[in-house]
Amino acid sequence: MTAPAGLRVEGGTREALRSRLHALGFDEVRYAAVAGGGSSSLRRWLDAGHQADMEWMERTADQRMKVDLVLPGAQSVIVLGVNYWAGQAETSRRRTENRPLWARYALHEDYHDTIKPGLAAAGRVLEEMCAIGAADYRYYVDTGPVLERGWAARTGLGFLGKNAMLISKTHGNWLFLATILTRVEIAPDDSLRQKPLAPAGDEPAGLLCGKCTRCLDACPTSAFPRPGVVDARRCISYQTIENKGLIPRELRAGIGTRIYGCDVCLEVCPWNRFARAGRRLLLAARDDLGALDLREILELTPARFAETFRRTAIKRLKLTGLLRNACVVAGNAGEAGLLPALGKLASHESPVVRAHAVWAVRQIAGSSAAEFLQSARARETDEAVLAEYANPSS
Ligand code: B12
Ligand code: SF4
Ligand code: SF4
Repeated sequence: MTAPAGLRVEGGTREALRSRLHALGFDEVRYAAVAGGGSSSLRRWLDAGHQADMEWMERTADQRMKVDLVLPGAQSVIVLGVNYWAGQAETSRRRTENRPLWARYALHEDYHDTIKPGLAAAGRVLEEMCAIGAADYRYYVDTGPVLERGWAARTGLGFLGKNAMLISKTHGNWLFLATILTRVEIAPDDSLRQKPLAPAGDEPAGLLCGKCTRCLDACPTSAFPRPGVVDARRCISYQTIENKGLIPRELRAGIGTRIYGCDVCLEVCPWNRFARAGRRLLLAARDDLGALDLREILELTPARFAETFRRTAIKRLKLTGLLRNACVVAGNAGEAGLLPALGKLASHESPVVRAHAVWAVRQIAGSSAAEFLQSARARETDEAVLAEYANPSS
């Protein structure tokens, strides 16, 4: 089924649609026209290899650059924002407690799962108000082949910062983005860019950053080859979430106590001072995760992992990924009290965990590590783990 020819949503109907989607829990509801919304910078990013081993970015690149390939006949993109800022209390807790740091977004039930029912409800509102069928729109949050930040910037919801984030004047850096592509023509909101809009192409990065470079300077692993562009290979978020293998040795120190994801380039941004705590109607807080201490994590069993991280995004990392990250955090924390737990992990069934446990023990125990790891080393046959034992620099 296709949308009735010539249907254009504007004026009062357009605002009524916005109010109804806002009432469903979306903190921002903005509209962009598909016409003139191409992108070329994704191709440059891929050609430079910045996607690391996220081959799905390459595989879906054409769709990401051209909405028509995702929904033929699409006329508009509805961009939705969900504020996940938990407020100042969470910031104070983070500063005072000596615990592993989780990206703020991860301290919720998996947002993909909690936002999707809101998107399904939004679709039903569209069907009712615009007299269309389910085939006339498609919705996505994060995992769809859509350049969510580019479209959000195009609607004027915010601007693309030098940290590559979509930054909102009212929510700072703390917005999840979702999109609905539809065949309905909705009168677009304006971009923040000087009008008239160029007919095609990308929104500029850093439009409202001025001379500020805080995010670029603060990145612990120098992941910005230039303002507005992240090289995932060097990004802690990629290394601790997407990478399933070994974390490059030269990046481990920069990870510090970040056990899952990274918010450094978001946290330092002065635009956050305007952010208010979100309504979080489409989110479910999991503050208990932030209270886990490092030893508890290093000693997780498969059953305890499944129970603790059920319904969170972290379950996709699996226990081995989390133990790997915890070993890096432990090596950086340097606490001798963690050695017994790390010693056990040096004999873990996963070579990835073993390699990082060996690294952590060597960071903490220095010259006594060889003795401490003697029996684990005698049994070791995996080349990558043996390389960790042999590495002179750790
Ligand atoms: C791959 C990915 C990653 C990778 C690569 C990050 C990157 N900078 O590209 C990794 C794993 C490193 C990552 C990390 C994070 N991510 Co991420 N990630 C994505 C994903 C799936 C695709 C991003 C992408 O296409 N990157 C390629 C680059 C070239 O594209 P881009 O960043 O969108 O920007 C370009 C285009 O938008 C284009 N463009 C400009 N103007 C226009 C105009 C139009 C009309 C169009 C079409 C395009 C366009 O030019 C821009 C610059 O080159 C999106 C979800 C999605 N479907 O979009 C989430 C997403 C970008 N991530 C998100 C988050 C929250 C994070 C983290 C904060 C998580 C964390 N705490 O650890 C970090 C932040 C790192 C950072 N500073 O970017 C949010 C960002 C929300 C926001 N307010 O910006 C998103 C949108 C997920 C979501 N649904 O909320 N992420
Ligand atoms: S998320 Fe962290 S590692 Fe990645 S670019 Fe931002 S500050 Fe750097
Ligand atoms: S920290 Fe400064 S340079 Fe970076 S995005 Fe925010 S305003 Fe822009």
